[in-house]
Amino acid sequence: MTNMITILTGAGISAESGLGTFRDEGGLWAQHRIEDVATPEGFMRDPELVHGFYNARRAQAADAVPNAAHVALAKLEAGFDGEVLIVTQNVDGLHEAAGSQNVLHMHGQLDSALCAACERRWPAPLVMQPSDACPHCEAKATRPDIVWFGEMPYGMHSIEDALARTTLFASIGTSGNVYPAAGFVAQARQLGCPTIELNMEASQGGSLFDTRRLGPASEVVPAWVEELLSA
Ligand code: BV8
Repeated sequence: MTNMITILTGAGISAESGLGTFRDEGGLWAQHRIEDVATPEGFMRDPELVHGFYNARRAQAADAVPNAAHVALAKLEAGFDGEVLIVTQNVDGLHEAAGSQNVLHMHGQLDSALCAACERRWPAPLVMQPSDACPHCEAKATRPDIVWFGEMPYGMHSIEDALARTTLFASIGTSGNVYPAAGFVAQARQLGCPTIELNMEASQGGSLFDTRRLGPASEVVPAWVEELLSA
């Protein structure tokens, strides 16, 4: 069995790059109701509000730079004797900007736009608005290419396949509140795969991890990667 590390990342890995998390003090869900900005119903009700929410985050993400944790994971992918897959809940592009290539955005991406009519995608402009027409079918049905609550996350078959093959499962910077991502650690455990959590504090499913490294991602992730690469 070839070595494979599957790494789930959440908003906490991008926090030190200046991008807000959701459930920390003053986080995104303290500023907006999830029902209003991260559900299909909210988008139907007020597309202007939802585009505004994602336009602001797209602009912020465009100015953000990868931090030492993103860089360390790219170094792991380049130097590890086996496969490294990052399954990220994040919609920013910081893993790719740091050099990671094997990245799966299960909740979508800010820099991608989707047509709800013809389901084609294209690079998102910095500012999207309800009056935009799809460049392919011209329908005024464009939306952020984001997985909202109640919608099926992307790449679930690939993720299930990865979890079945993985020899180490790591979770970095996520509170373990949102499913199905929060259930991956239980799946890995059932398959007898060692699990580790690297986070500022123990997450919801924290007790399910074999080991835990608590602290800022920019410190605990590079140290963990150094250990893996020198093992
Ligand atoms: C699905 C959009 C099924 C992108 C997001 C009732 C009705 C409907 C659904 C449900 C329901 N009950 C349960 C569900 C399922 C639901 C769910 O889980 N709800 C929860 C709230 C109970 N899930 C879904 O709806 C999912 N879809 O189930 O579909 C289905 C089946 C068949 C057919 C169709 C559908 C879809 C979930 C995706 C929703 N979209 N966001 C965006 O706007 O960004 S979720 C949102 O939360 C983000 O994607 C985010 O990534 C995700 C998780 O949050 P975290 O990343 O963990 O961030 P958080 O702030 O919570 O935590 C940060 C952590 O970092 C903390 O632990 C903190 O300590 C740590 N930290 C902070 N700073 C640092 C740090 N760590 C290290 N260093 C630091 N410096």
